Amino acid sequence: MKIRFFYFLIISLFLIVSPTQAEVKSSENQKLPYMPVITPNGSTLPWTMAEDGVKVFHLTIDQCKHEIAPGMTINAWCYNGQTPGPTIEAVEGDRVRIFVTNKLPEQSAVHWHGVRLPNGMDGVSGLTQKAIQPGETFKYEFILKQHGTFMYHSHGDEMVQMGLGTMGFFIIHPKNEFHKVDRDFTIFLNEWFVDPGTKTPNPNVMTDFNIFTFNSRAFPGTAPLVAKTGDRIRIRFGNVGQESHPIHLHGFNFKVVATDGGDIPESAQWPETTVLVDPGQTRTIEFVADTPGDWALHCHRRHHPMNAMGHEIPNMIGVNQDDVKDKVRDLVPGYMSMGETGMDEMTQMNMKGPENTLPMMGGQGQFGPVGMGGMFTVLMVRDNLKDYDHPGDYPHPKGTVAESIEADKADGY
Ligand SMILES: [Cu+2]
Repeated sequence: MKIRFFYFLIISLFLIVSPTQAEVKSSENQKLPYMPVITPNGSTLPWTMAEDGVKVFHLTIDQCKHEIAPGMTINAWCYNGQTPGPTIEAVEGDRVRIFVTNKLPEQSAVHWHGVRLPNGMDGVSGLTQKAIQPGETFKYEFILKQHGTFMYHSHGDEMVQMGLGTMGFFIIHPKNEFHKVDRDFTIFLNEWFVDPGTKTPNPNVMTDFNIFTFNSRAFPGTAPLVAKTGDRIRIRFGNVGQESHPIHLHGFNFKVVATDGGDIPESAQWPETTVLVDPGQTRTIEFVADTPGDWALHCHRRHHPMNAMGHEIPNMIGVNQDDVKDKVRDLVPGYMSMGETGMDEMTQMNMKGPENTLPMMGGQGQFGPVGMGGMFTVLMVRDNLKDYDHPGDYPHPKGTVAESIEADKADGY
């Protein structure tokens, strides 16, 4: 009798502590052994742990509607309805199984850029695998042998598929985190050509792009990066586009600590304020956000922090056009000439362009319109933050803002 009770107790205890079918390990209910990255305006791909200890991910490549910024939505090609696709996160040593379903009207394949894996998992249609036909699902499976910032993207009809948005980050965290940061951001750089008034990016365009994006969003549609004063910040940039982008950060100097080829030894890092990210590269920067404020982060190519401009307009700077404008408007409805005193007046005019087109520059700062668009966002650093929600305008300490003074005072001190 006593022995029977003992067995009953053991079996009951086993039933209580053993996981039920519903309690599958997943990225949702697991305490993660790493600090997840933040994909501004984007998301992270959830995973589940299969019984054989493999991390399982699902990607579907499909057409989607994507908002570049309020007022402009495009017909994009996406992973899981998003461009960039959701960020894949895993840990060095993980075995990953990634199911890819193709819902595009044409074949595709996914390449895991920078990831060291068996040749047949490399995702080059025709060369290393059969292409994934419309309606088919393929399984990719490999062990992660390294850590760092990598990417995934279509391989096959790249001009169209990547030109319409099929790209995403693949972050592999180190098995033993050797230096921690407080904020870890990922930003995909891309450029598009969307004829003003239309919705589908034209992938045939080779050089003269008109929409420039961080995570497929143009300012003022870009989410700010929020940090506490003293936070150590990591920003990972990726580019599989057609253009190189020199990304500049105001207010700080940083070090480029890694590429998609691996970590850069500390002795080989040097201070920078701009990092050039070429097509087919990732670049990871780190710095300590020790100065509070609203700090611009933008591409330094002059046309890239701008939106939807026509590039063929005549140069009218310094030319008085008052008599001409109305006459041209009779011939070309909605005609907009280049500004006589420069283009900055565009930020004030709020002129109505063709439908589904962003103004060249937009966004409102606490001192007025921000003469920027495109690849532009703000690093918001604040003392005493309770959370990382949008903290509102920076409260400048008295006497620390450049201001207008009377001309005669400019001669003195
Ligand atoms: Cu750029």
